[in-house]
Amino acid sequence: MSTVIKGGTIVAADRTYEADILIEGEKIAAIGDNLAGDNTLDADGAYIIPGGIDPHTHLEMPFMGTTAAETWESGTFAALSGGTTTVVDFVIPGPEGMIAALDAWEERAQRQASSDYSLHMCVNGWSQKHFEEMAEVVGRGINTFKHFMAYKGALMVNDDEMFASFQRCAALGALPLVHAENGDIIAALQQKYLALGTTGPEAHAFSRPPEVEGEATNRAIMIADAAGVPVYIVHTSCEQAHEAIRRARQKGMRVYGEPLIQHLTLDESEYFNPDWDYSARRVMSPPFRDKSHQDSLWAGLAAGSLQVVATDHCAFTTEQKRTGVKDFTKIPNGTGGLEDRLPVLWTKGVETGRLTPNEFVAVTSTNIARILNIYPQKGAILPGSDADLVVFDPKLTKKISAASQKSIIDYNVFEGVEVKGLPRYTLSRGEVVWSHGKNDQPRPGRGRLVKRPAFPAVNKALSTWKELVAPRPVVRSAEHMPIGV
Ligand code: DUC
Ligand code: ZN
Ligand code: ZN
Ligand code: ZN
Repeated sequence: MSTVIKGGTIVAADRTYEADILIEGEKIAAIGDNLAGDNTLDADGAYIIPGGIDPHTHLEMPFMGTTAAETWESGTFAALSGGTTTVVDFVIPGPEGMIAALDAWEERAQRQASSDYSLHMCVNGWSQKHFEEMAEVVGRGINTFKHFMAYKGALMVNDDEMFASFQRCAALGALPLVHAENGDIIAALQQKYLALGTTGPEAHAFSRPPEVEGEATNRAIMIADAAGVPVYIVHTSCEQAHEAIRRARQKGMRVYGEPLIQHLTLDESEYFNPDWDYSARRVMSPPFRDKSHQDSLWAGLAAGSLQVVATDHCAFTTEQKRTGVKDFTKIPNGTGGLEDRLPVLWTKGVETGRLTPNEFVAVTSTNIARILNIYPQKGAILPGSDADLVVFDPKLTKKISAASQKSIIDYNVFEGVEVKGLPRYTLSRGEVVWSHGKNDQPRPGRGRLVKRPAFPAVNKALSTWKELVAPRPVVRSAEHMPIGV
């Protein structure tokens, strides 16, 4: 069975051109003029872009005493409806370790997912067991390990643990990811604001200023350099963190930064709303920043010092948020955005002239496919690539509303935002799984695990410190030794 998409303009990360796309089975078979197939899909003048890849989700994540309400079933269907065809979720090991957690994540995903998916593994301590399990995890198609520098007493790792894990990543050909916020300073500031009687969601922002993110980002980058490994900083939200990434890249280090669509478009005034629920629903870490930080992130995407736009989709209901009604430190951290990432980025980025359509494709799909080593299976419109395609119509509009969203939570942080630019069709491996205006339904079990091989030979940082790692013999004659010892 083959399909030809006709009448569209292909927008890739590197160019824009008009051509037909022939799909055979799950793959793109040919791109050219006057192609023929069993079926025709009329793009009707719209753009055709590679399916979005959201590299940062937390579906059904056990966290802060509860579990994220978005399920694999609802979350992956929400993704497809917004033009995202692959999500990458974080496996959080419990006391039984990485492999047991990975089994549980794979089981949930395999049973429920409508979209394709891949997984990152979290490292939340260090031991011989961590050392050994990391190799097994890489063998199962995971080439990324996440480290939390925040959440003291829970997920946080210390510098010695991070250094050990980063070195292990270097040896295995894996990429370390970092949630970069200084967990010790945050814990101290949280206590300070609680003691002052500032218990509302605004104190969440006060307790996590940009400095804690800038400090941790610098530290993570230096630890990565000492370990001789590239590093990927998740949810880069402020100029201080962006500056550290820029500087490291200019030095020649492979350091990547990932702003979220939320940080690009929502600011810290969200925490000062008179309605407690409104502000608590927007509590996530790092918190939203003021407009100067937003400008820095947009500039980084245009200039290439930041590479990826993600969501950190970690959706809790209002009821779950209310656990923290007397104490902001107990508000489960997380916001949604999985189905809104592409339309909001197009509207606020491309429509405003901040990003070109090609840059839009780069930061929503192609760049992360390359970073995660799944390019050109994903993230590309090329013969042989998976036919994960979005017929993206820049004329379609809607007003974002929880009432019509696919996400199962009871609100949307983008409520009321008017977007221009929406998927008309989303294709996953050659099949139309979402059509604008039709009553498509989730297809649990259709999604497939995307395995990501290790990256041989790219894990070279440029530190001069590394040249000193191999011990050099120093011969000291007795004349130069202390006397009498
Ligand atoms: N930040 C959040 O807001 N939620 C999940 C984890 C994280 O780091
Ligand atoms: Zn995080
Ligand atoms: Zn996250
Ligand atoms: Zn001497």
